[in-house]
Amino acid sequence: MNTSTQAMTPEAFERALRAKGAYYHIHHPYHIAMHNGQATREQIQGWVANRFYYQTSIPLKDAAIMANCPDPQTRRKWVQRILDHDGHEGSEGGIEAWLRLGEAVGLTREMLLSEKMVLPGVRFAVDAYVNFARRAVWQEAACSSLTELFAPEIHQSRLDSWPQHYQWIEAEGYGYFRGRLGQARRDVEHGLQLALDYFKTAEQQQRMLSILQFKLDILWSMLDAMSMAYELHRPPYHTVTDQIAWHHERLL
Ligand code: AHQ
Repeated sequence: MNTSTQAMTPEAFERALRAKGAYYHIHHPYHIAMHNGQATREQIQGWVANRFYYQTSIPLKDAAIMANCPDPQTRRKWVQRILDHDGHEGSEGGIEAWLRLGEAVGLTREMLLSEKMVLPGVRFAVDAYVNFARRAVWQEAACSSLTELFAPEIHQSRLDSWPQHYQWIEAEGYGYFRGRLGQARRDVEHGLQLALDYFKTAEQQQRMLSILQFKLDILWSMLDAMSMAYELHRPPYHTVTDQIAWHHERLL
């Protein structure tokens, strides 16, 4: 029985964190359409180009956490996340793999790198994540990555469904998702331990659940912005121009 003043046991707290999976973006209509083979080429391309902004922001988020973390043992582990994305001796890294996914769906590296297709709603949601990491206590910022509790399932679901639904996507583009299966699991092992060690009181545990919901909201809102643009055909300023008019520079 968990009264609002009594802290949950670590097991109950972990169950409460995992229960948040009900709100994961695997349940978003945009993701469901992509999974079911109902997404158009433009909707897949839009998703890849917009998610590239999320991917390239992750190392900035993780570097912000490291900058706020005084513990060398934690930093030794956390730095791996930056290397996973930026690459290191012997591995090209996730950002390079995402650029390959971009080419596999018919976009160019230049188009992804220009960030011209990054919708304002996606940019604002991702920037909220990076700015949270810059200013929150490092344990709260670190544990906001725990949406990765649910990430292996979503990466696997793409590997299971996209190749059969989207014959036009070149197979080497799927390398990113395969790489994340193991990386996400290793991230979660560390992130979950941090959460169980740090969030001890009932108030702290409720705050962590809110932080996780904040991150779930970020992921959901990104797909909402893509739905407006690529499903409802109402990208920003569509009543004014059929050109890309929104800003695409990193201002924050
Ligand atoms: O490709 C993803 C990734 O590199 C990360 C890092 C991690 C974080 O630090 O917040 N979260 C995350 C996620 C990635 N992919 C998302 C997807 O749906 O493909 C899932 C996302 C996450 O669950 O946070």
